[in-house]
Amino acid sequence: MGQPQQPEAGSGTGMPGPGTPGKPSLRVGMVGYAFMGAAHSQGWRTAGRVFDLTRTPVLAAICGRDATAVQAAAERHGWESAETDWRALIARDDIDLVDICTPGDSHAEIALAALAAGKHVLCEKPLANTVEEAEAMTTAAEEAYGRGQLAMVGFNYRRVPATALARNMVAEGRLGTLRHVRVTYLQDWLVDPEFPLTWRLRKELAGSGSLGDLGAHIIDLAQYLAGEQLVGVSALMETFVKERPLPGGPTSGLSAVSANGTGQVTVDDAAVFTGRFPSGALASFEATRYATGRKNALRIELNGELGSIAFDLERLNELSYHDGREPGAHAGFRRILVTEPDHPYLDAWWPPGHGLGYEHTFVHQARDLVHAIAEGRQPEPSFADGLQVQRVLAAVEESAEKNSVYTPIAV
Ligand code: SOE
Repeated sequence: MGQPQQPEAGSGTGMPGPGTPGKPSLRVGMVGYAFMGAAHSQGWRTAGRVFDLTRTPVLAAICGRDATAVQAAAERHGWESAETDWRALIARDDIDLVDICTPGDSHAEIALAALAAGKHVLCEKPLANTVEEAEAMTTAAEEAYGRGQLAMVGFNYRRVPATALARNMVAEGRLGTLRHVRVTYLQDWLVDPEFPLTWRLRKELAGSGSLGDLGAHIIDLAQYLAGEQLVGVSALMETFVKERPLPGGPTSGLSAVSANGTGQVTVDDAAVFTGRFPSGALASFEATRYATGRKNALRIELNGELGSIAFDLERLNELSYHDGREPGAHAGFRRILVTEPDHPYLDAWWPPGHGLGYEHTFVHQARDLVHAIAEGRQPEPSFADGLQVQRVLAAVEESAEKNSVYTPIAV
């Protein structure tokens, strides 16, 4: 990839940002205003107030199809204006960056159009619904990089201070040769069979179920922390509840509506798989929405020749570390409270011990992307990283279809 140039003034860039006299702004247009839209709004709104950024994010426009709902979202989350057509948003000269927070079926179309229109792009995970879409997006992002535009995928769990610290500790060699990566992402919001058939349960909209939604996060996090990429997987997947009530009743527009007013669940409810890293380390993964009592339990443990690290999203200000070189008599896992100013991201936040939460990952994501744009360097995770995760997802599905046959990851 060529060296990106600084974004040119004229397309809305280079203007002083409101509230930060003298600093150029980065005018954001966001598509989508549900859960992820709210989370990203929080990130854009806060990043420039907490971190010393060379460009100030401005919440320029939010976009959604329902005019009343999107206007309400604009007011609630602090956006300057609202649009009801993403094409109109992308056509605007005063938008520098398009942030895609829609279901996966529209990621590719919006990202390709935004890149073609000269915008930087942030796209929610998983990058796309298929490998083919992700390939097209990656090619377009690499071409756009040569024109000074940057594109990033929103794997926000890389931006928890404790996971960023874990990455640094693995990279410093504190674990030595890696043997095991054990990772689970457990939720329980589908346990009730009467929970309606929302978009996340329809393949044509979501691409896959727990696999793409939760599995994509843990594949990315495992590879990021390990510092290497999976070469093959063996998988099992299951859809436990195959039909669910329609959210809008029998008239919801779905093709697969049965006589009793339910619709077919066309994605997986759970995915369990093992994987191999090129170093020889073995990995295990579990992604489910049926782990009764588990709300957002992402846990990862890495065991190496010299030590181990463990992280639990439900205790996200902590990292467990065992140094295997300590004398056995007093060795053991110890808790690092990741709230010190010399921990990742924390020099800008509260005094030690005061702690951060889920929403701060989106503030850090916005901060990292703004820094990358200001410096004209490729942010991580790139679209190429998102494509590689998409290939792992595809290999998991292929393996599960063949009843867990070991399936190499395409490169
Ligand atoms: C699913 O329940 C979900 O909202 C994911 O889509 C998000 O990516 C994850 O951060 C929380 O859970």
